[in-house]
Amino acid sequence: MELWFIVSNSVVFGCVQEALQRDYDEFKQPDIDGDDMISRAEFNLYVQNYLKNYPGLSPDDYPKWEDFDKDGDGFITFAEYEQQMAIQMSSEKEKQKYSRSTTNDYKIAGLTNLLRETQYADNFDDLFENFFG
Ligand SMILES: [Ca+2]
Ligand SMILES: [Ca+2]
Repeated sequence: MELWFIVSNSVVFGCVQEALQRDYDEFKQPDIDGDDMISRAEFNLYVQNYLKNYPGLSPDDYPKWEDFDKDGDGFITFAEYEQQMAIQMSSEKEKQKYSRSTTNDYKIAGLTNLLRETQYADNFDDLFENFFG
């Protein structure tokens, strides 16, 4: 509930700084030695703990080291983490777009059916008969 409030709060007021701070806090969670970079060991440890909290997660949903270490230097910086978050965010939006468009297709199919029915009806009473008679 509290987390929901924080998230919706920063979305509603568009407070970029707060969102950035939140991302940074998340980024710092695996950073055990506090050098502002996530090493491979820190990453693996974090993923192991993370997976314990989500036992139902499929391997496809596991965070992948390669996705985060963009330049392949063996460390994840906050900039790289932000890049990956932006990519994940936009792919989430893609998914939402897709589900919305299928809903629209469904509505259009319904309207097309309705239109077809009206062609066979002389007036509203007939149409009513066709549907509910
Ligand atoms: Ca570190
Ligand atoms: Ca890197």
